[in-house]
Amino acid sequence: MNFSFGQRSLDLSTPRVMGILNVTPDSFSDGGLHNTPDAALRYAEQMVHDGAELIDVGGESTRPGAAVVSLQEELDRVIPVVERIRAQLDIVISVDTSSPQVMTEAASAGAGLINDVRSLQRPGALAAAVSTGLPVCLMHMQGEPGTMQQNPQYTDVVAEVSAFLQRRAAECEAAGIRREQILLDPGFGFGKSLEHNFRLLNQLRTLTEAGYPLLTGLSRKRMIAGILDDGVTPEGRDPASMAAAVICAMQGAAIIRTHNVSLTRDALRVVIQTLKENE
Ligand code: 9MG
Repeated sequence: MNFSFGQRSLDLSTPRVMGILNVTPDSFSDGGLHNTPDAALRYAEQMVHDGAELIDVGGESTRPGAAVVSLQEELDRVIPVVERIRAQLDIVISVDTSSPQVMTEAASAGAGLINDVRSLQRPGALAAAVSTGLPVCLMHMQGEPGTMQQNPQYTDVVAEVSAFLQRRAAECEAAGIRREQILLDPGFGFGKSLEHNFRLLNQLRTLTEAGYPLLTGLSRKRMIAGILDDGVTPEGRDPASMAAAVICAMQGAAIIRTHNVSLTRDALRVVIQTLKENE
């Protein structure tokens, strides 16, 4: 199943690795490490070497309590990095943003995917995404990043996340994004308790039934730390994050968003080899 990301395409019938490139001073795992275009490019090169086929560039942290970033600041962080990577690497560049202006400028700079944790619901975002012609990742989130973890409530988290994603996909299609340009994402950790997250992980395959490829991101998240020993470092969460990535890929996830690209690549090799037995 070939999925087109602007000038590049990937066969999503086997799971692919998306490396995380935060160009923010305050992300929980790698804040401040890659905030010049040169440093970001070097890290992107390393991730490509390690097996990433997509790089997700984000200029605003979505962790609870993160600082609000002005539009100009987000543009200044993200656009030079997209340009620099585009000039040097043959890779799908995803831009993690909810801002219409960032979507538009990132598309001109060479991005191949819009990854919006707010599912294009900010004023002007859907129209901007449509006019770029790029594919989009629509993610489920209950609430807003600042407060989403305070008391998330669902009657049936899997049914509600699934219904939201399908409704949003239909709205995006009605606005002009083609069905073949849509990825869906349950939004692990975005307005969900530990129990909600693990119920979604347990029943992830249900979300593939709508027919859209799934992107999942659990890497180093609080749902992983929450079942490990106290005080585990972000890197110390990687082995458990790999277990979660394998559970996602075995249930049909097409793209795994991760901090540790080489470990994820190896874990997915096990999945790919195992799934070959079904062919
Ligand atoms: C930006 N971002 C942080 N976590 C994410 C996740 O789980 N999925 C997607 N699509 N984006 C994410």
